[in-house]
Order: sequence, then C-alpha cells, then structure tokens
Amino acid sequence: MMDKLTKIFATNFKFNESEEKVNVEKVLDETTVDGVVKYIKSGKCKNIVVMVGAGISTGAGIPDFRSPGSGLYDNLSKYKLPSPECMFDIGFFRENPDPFFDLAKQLFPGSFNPTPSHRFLKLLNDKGLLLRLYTQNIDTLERIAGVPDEKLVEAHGTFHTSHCIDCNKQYTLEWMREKIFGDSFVPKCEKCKATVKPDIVFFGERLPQRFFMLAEEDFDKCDLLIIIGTSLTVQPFAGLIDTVSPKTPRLLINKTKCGQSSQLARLLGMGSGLDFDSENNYRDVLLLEDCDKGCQQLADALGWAQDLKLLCAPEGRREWL
Ligand code: CNA
Repeated sequence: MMDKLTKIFATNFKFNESEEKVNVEKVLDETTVDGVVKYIKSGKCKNIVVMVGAGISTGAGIPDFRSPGSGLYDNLSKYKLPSPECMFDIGFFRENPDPFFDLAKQLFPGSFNPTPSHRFLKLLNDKGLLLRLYTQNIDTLERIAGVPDEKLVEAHGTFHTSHCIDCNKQYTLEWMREKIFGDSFVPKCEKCKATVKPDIVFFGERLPQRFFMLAEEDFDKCDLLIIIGTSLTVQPFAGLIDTVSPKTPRLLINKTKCGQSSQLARLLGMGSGLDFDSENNYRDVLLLEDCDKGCQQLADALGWAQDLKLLCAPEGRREWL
C-alpha cells in the first residue's frame, strides 16, 4: 500500500512541476458549467471519472460526517466517545463495538433510496461516458441505483459483505441484517466467536486493493473529473484529484467550496488542489449547489432531463413523472 501511496504523491509532485513549466493545452472554452457541458457534447470527452462522498446521500436521509449541526460528528454525544472518530476506529471497535452497531442499525442498507444524484451517475453510465465511479460511501446506494459492479470502486468498503475480525470468515448482507436486527446485536463469528464487522474501511485499516489498482489506470485516462458531495478531507481518496493530467477539467458540485490546497501544501509538493479563484485557472469549475439540484442542472443542460426523470421514477412511483 505504501508504494502506491508514495506513487500518488510523487505523481502530484511531477504535475506541480509541469504545471509551472509547461503551457498546458486548454480543453474548456470557459471555466463554467456551460463550458463543461459544451465539452461533453463535443464528443471529445469519452472517459468521465466521478468521485463522490456522503453529500450525495444526505438527500436520502443519511447524515454526512462533517456538515455542521446535521453531520454525524455533531450528533454522537449520546455514545460518550473519546472523539467522534472513535466510532470508526478499528482499535476502539475491537474494545467496544456497541456504539458502531447501534449506529449501523440506523444506517443499514435497505431503509434508504438512491437520490437524483445517484440516478445521474447511472445515467452517465447509460450514456457510455462513465469510466469509473469512486465512492467513499458505504450505503450501497450506487449499486441500488444500478451502477454496475465493474464501474464501481467502493474506496471505503461497503456493508454489502462482512468478515470476522479474527478468522476472516465472510458473511453476507442478509446474515448481518438478521444478526443486527435480531437478538445478537453485536454479531459473532459462527466459527471462532469473534466479532463480525461489515467490510467498511475504518480509520487504521487498508483501503481495498481494487482502489489502488484501478486508480492508477483510470486517472491517466480521465477526460473529465466530476467530484460530488465530499469535503475532500479523507486521504488517500482526496489526493486522487491531483492525479489526473494537468489538462483534464475538474468539476466540483458541492454545497461548500473545498479541495483547494494551502500554499504550504503546494510548496511541499502535496498536490496542487482545485483552483477556482486564481486568474490562471483554466480547468476547474465550481457548482456551489445542493448536489441533486446540481446534477439536475447538468442533465438539463446536456438535454438529458427526460432520461433523468425516468430513472428517478422507478416502477410504482409514477407520480414523479
Ligand atoms: P463529509 O466530510 O461529511 O463531507 C460531506 C460534504 O458534502 C460536505 O462538503 C458538505 O458540504 C457536502 N454536502 C452535504 N450534503 C450535500 C448536498 N445535499 N449537496 C451538496 N453537498 C452536500 O463526507 P465525505 O464523504 O467527504 O467524507 C468521507 C467519509 C464519510 C467516508 O469515509 C464515508 O464512509 C463517510 N460517510 C459515508 C456515509 C454514507 O455512506 N452515506 C455517510 C456518512 C459518512
């Protein structure tokens, strides 16, 4: 894992250098949503990579981590944790899994429906433009929306499968559901009686191998990077924004502006971050908006409004049309 990480940061450094020295070819006519739409419509943009976070699921009723007031980190006081991060810390979990399973019960897949943002991602794939969707979310809503397995990288894991923390025996989502909502509450391995944990990546755990393997290929090929509903604070995920080519346009759809590196980080070669405000910006576009509205705006401008409407109106919910 460290080799791959080192490579990601080394790549950033190379890009910083080249950005300074080379006059990069401009892909967008203008750094606006219209500029991005024109680029997609031109047919030159064939491989879109999307990075998403908890913000695309808040519309489904799942709180994110860091939104002041509504985010999970502001609402964990009843668990009396030493810090909010302990909820997802593997060391803490081994000692005391109760708070995590109490929360897992509330967030368990099955009680939530995909949002228009998830449907938009499925639409990008249906249009043949989605190279890959990198999600930090663990709620499986991308799968439920119909994004195929092979297009999905669940960078922080998923509730879809679980493993025993000691003997590594695998369990299904259904098994976990029965345990959490049945008598067990803290599910125990049938083989060795240790705790069974959903395959979500806790602080202190490795990201899935698939993340590193595909990121290396995909970000090189990426013609357009769309980032939606994330504060871009968790590494190494956030660092991926700097691994696309210096000419690749990047569109952020989020309620808050984020992803800009400090000058110190730039100097240290830690990635140049998004650049919305400088006069040298030639490729970064900010759509400061609720992500469902932002995705709708994009779909409208691309002439896909009816397609998105149809995807948002599954069987039995015709009132959406
Ligand atoms: P975060 O740090 O909580 O940031 C969320 C970002 O989304 C913030 O910048 C918000 O301003 C923005 N946002 C929130 N709602 C909206 C909205 N409706 N429209 C537009 N923007 C919005 O969460 P990140 O995803 O950046 O952090 C990564 C963590 C969060 C991962 O490890 C996840 O596993 C974890 N997480 C996942 C879920 C989920 O699976 N749904 C829920 C909560 C946390």
